[in-house]
Amino acid sequence: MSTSLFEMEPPARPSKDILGAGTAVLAGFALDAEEELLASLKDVVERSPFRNMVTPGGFRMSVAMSNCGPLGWVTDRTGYRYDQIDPEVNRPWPAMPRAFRELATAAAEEAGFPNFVPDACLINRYEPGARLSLHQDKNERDFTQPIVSVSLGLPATFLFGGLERGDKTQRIQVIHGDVLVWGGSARLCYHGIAPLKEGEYPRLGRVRYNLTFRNVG
Ligand code: MD3
Ligand code: FE
Repeated sequence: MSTSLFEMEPPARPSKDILGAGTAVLAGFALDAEEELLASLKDVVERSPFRNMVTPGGFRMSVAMSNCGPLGWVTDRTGYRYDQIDPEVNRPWPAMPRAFRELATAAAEEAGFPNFVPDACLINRYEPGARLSLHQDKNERDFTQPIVSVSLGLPATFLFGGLERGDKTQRIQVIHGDVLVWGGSARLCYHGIAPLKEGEYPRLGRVRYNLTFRNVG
């Protein structure tokens, strides 16, 4: 039992609520499931390989993507959408692996969102130099549903802004095993990923993966 308030130390890395209501940084939350997550990731991308999609404006994205679960996020010259079919292979996206789904639900619950059932998992692959410019996630129907983001491999700098594109951004470092939950008033905030720094992660190589879980209805 602690004897005095003054003996209580802050955690080495903040674990919750640093970005405001409805958001949580769960440092290392994915580490216990690491082996299953990496094995499941391999299975998924064997069936729906990573590809660099094209934006409606005609730019090839530097981040390579795949999806699993009933719905997958896609972009092409006609716009952004969630689709049941992987347009590269003309088949439904691979099923969402149990380890993915269970981690997402547990992280959401930890952040105060019980009963989160993801129906979409976007898998982003960053190589050094790849970036995701500042954007809002607005293709989902229900903004009361949180978004769960799992970081694997090389570290990255997350840019977290406000409700307007020009708002000041905070920089948040995320490393292998970190899980971030975005909900509540943060759900429509601008965000992005700074260009990935050169590096090599044991077992995975020169790469960062991010799993983004959503309920898109
Ligand atoms: C903050 N991906 O795919 S999700 C994306 O690291 C995307 O690849 C990030 O942004 C990545 O759209 C991680 C992080 C995220 C998602 C939704 C948010 C952050 C958010 C909604 C509001 C505020
Ligand atoms: Fe996003």
